[in-house]
Formats: sequence, structure tokens, C-alpha cells
Amino acid sequence: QKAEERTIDNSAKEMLMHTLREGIETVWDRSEMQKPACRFCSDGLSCSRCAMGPCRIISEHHRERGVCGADADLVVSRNLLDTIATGAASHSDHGRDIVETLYKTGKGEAPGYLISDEAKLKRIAEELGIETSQKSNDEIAVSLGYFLLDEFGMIKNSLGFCSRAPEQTREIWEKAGITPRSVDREVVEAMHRVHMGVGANYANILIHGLRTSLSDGWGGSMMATECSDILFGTPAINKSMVNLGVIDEDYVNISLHGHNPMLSEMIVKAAGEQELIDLAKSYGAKGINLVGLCCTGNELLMRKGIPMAGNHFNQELIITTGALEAMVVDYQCIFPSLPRTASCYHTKIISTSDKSKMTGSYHFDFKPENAVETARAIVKTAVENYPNRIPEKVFIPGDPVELYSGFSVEAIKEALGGTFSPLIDVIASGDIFGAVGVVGCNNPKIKHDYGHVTLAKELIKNNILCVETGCAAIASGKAGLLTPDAAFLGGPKLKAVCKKLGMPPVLHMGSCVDCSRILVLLAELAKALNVGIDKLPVAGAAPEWYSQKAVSIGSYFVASGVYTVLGVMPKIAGSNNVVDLLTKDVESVVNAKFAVEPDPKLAAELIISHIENKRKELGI
Ligand code: BF8
Repeated sequence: QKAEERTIDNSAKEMLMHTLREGIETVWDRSEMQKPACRFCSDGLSCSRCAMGPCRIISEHHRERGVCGADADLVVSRNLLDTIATGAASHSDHGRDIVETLYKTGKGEAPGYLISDEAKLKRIAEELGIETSQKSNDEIAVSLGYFLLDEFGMIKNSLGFCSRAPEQTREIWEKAGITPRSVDREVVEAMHRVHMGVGANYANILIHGLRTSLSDGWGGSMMATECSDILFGTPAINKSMVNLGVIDEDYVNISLHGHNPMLSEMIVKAAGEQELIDLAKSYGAKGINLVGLCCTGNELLMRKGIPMAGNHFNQELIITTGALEAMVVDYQCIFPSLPRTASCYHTKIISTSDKSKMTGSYHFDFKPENAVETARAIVKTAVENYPNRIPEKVFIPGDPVELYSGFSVEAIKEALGGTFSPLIDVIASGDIFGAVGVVGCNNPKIKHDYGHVTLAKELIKNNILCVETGCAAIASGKAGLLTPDAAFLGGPKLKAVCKKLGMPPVLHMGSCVDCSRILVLLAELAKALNVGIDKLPVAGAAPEWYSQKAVSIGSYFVASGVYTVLGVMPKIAGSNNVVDLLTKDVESVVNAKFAVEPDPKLAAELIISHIENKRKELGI
């Protein structure tokens, strides 16, 4: 495969030609080496849950059941529930780390962390029924932290943030029996249900998948978003730059990769310390240049306007610039092979989480209690690596692209004049035909960024506003869609709205846990119209998804009433019943369903006709 067949990101294309020339292995090479994929695994028909197997369901050879007796429906649905639970657990465990940091900050056990958004701290605490009038900020942080930690595994049988959903949506959950009870409980129960001899009815298993995903979206992820805002600031609209060109040859370059801002925010503080900047200068650099990758990059971009180097498939390519002194990682979406890639260069891969140690990385044990010293030590290690750079190996592609981010729900509301009414008015009038959350990853099964960018362009051309998170948002940024100027690519009505408000046609709403911001926005719009989320002229899409987390997001979108189109087929094709349930029958339960369409232009058609129907139903 040639570089231009692998990506539409121009800076990545240049680097890929470089890796192909130099023989440096990337995700695309490994994907090719894995071909052909096992058909039974691709269809979800293999099971290695217990020691009686492994089993594969091969109907044509009369292998209709695994050793335990599970048929195709059961094998496929159990595998899918496992996937959803893994995704929900990942988001939620990240959420717990943030909540714990908030709690420890209030207790005075996390020096270096501060309450950055006092108003939000009070607002959220009051929303959850916590008394604030007689308390200091630290005391509120302790009470809120305790309340939210309790939501992970408690006996209250309800999650505080679920009350944000419109009543009509909550009624649907109650009727379907999918109201999440607590975060850990749903994940643990999912693990219980996939044990041999427990769940044996595919529909019953999948319904629990919806409940588990709701405990992520309206639970763990929402906690991650809200508490990160309290600790590090609620994002406001800001301007920055994106693509591999943000690497600056004259500086010590450090990329921050992963997901949790409790690490990256501390690195930002340390890298601003004069002593470390002077150290960098003493080695001949002009200073320290921090750049983001993936969702940690999104967290920093949204709140601090730190330049973004790229999304999931840019993570290896940034190392091959030869100008990266350190890549600091926490957890999730970090290729385990990064130390191997880095071994061709002077780059140090620095792992920081006890949960995510990597063979070949330098490990720093980062905790809220030691965050300041550890962040300093990490930055110092990177700076001291600058003299090891091999100038002949440095190759930095073209110029970065401008983008706007920071579109938190609060920032959108403020930009609209303090109320969502103007947005509701333009949706009702048809000037904005609908809104679509485009989210998710990169996957070698889809040309890098092609799915995201093509879908977003098709949608805005049809006057549909895109709200994006994760690697989808970064793809749009690299393609220039996150600027007000991109309005010229929109349909005439959307173009006029964007011009009037000075906003981009594609709004960057944050990292993947910030899909919870999309839920809050949907809830606000639905409540203003006095309908459930399922009635809104909106949709979700994950054109290039790969991760278990993305499956959880897709599932909580659908469970919340949002029609969702996937660009990559999940491993469910081995069961017609499971496919039918998720793409048809689930609609009778939550009034929303999944569709799968790898071609983003056809996916746009599906979404447009769905939005048309929703508008008709609403009478607008
Ligand atoms: O949480 S979009 S590749 S980086 S999983 Fe990962 Fe997918 Fe990117 Fe962020 Ni989300």
C-alpha cells in the first residue's frame, strides 16, 4: 500500500513515505501483515472464555455449538457485552481517577492541583443535592468527590447525572429496564453475565450492554468531564494549530499522549517553569514545545489551546520526525510498540500509570500526591535528551493548520447569549437542518481520516451542524473544518448561520469522555422542546472506530435515543439475530438503532433521511 492509499492527512502522507523508505514499521504495515483475518473471529463466532474451548461456530461443518452448548447468537452477544463492558470500564476508571484527584485536592493531599472553576464546583455540587452554603471550596470538593466516588459502586440504585436526561428519556430507560444503577455494578454484572452458564439469552445479554454503556455515558465519562472542568477549567472557545507540523525543530519537543488531564496539566505547569526552560536553553534549544496527541491532546487543546500534533494514527509518525525528545503517556490508545518505534531514534517513551506499564519505556510513578515533583522530573528527562537528537534524522513535514476548539456546553451557551433558544430557533426554522455527533478513532480498515472528513463535509453541505470529539475532531481540524472560514463548505443556510455567529460548521467538543458534553447538549435541547432525546433531529456517527470505548459510546448514544451509524462493522455478523436486534428491533425498545455503512457518503445519506423523518415527526 502506498502512502496516499493509507491517509488523507497531508503531513502524515509525507511521514509515511519516509517510514516506507526507511523501513520503519507502522500500524498500516502490521494491519497488512495480519491479513487475511480469521473469518470466525471477524464475525464474532470464536469463543475462548473458558478452558473447555477454545471454540468456533462453523455451521457448514456442523459445529453449531461450542463445547458448553452456546450457539452463534450467544457467542456473538457475549463477546459484544464483553467489548462494551471493557469500553465502559476504561472511560469510567479514568473518571474515577479524576474524581479521586478532586477529592484529594479538597483534602489537601494533592499538592499542585487547584479548584480552577469554583462556580462549576458549586453548581455541580448543588445539582447533586450537596449543601454548599456553609462550606469552603475544599470542603465542597471533598463532599462532591465522596458523593461521586460512591456512585461507582453503591446501593442507591441510581446515578446522580441521569437526572439530567429528559423525563421522557428516563421513562424509556425505566420501561426497558436499562436505568444504570451504579458504574462498577453494571460492569461487574456484565463480566458475571458473560461467564459460562450465566447469560444464555442473546437479547437479555445485549439489553444489559445498553445499561452498562449508560453507566459510562451518564456516569463515568460525565464524571470525568465535569470534574476535569472543575480542576482544570471549563473550556472556552480558543484558537490553536494542528498536524505534525506543530513540532518545532528549534525547541525541546514533548508530546503528551493518552487520556487523563491529571498528568498532562501538571506537565504543562512544569514545562512553564523558568528553571527548566533555562535548562533547555543551556542545551541550545529555544525553549520547550509541548504538543498533544489523541484525547490528552484534546483535553489540553480545549482548555489551554496547546497545539495538537494529531490523532491515533499520527502517534508513530510523530516519533519518526526525529525531533521528539519525549512522548509522555498515561493510558488508552497507546500502541504497545511505541518503544520499538522510538528505538530507531533518540525519543524516550515515558509511561506514568501503574495500570499501563510498557516494556521498553521509562517509567515514572505518577500520583496526585507526587504530581509536581514527578512532572518536573519527566520534563527534565526530556530536556536532557535534547543533546541526543540526531540532526540528520530530523524530518518535519509542512505547516500546521489553524483550528478553533473549546466548545463546551457552557461555551456554546455563552456564545449564543446565555440561552439555547437561538440554536433551537435555527433548528426549528431549518437553517440548521439537524446536528450530528461525529466521534471515534482511526482504523486501518478505513483510509486514515477519510471517513471522518468526508462524512463531516457531506453533512455540513446539507446544512447539518457537526459536533465532534476524539480523533474525529482532530481529523476535521487537520482538514481545516474547525475554522469559521470552513463555512464556505457548508450549505447556504448553515453558511449564513456560521457567518452570523462567527462559528465553524464543525464544533470541537473535546475528548472521548467529553461525548458526555454531547449528551448534556442533547438533553438541554430536548428539555427545551419538552421531548425525549429520541425525538430530536440528530444522529451519531463513528466512521473509523476501533476501540471498545467507541462501542460503549455508540451503545449509550443509541440507548439515549440517538440513531448511530458505524463505519466499521462490529464483530457480530455471525449472528443474524444479533444484527437484527441492533439494527432493527432495538428501535422498539429505545426508539433508536444502529446502522453500519463504511462509505461515508452513503452514511451521510442515511443520516440525512433519518433527520428528515425526525423533523417531520416533530412537525418542523
Ligand atoms: O478516547 S477516539 S483512538 S484516542 S478511543 Fe482512542 Fe478512539 Fe482516539 Fe481517545 Ni477515543
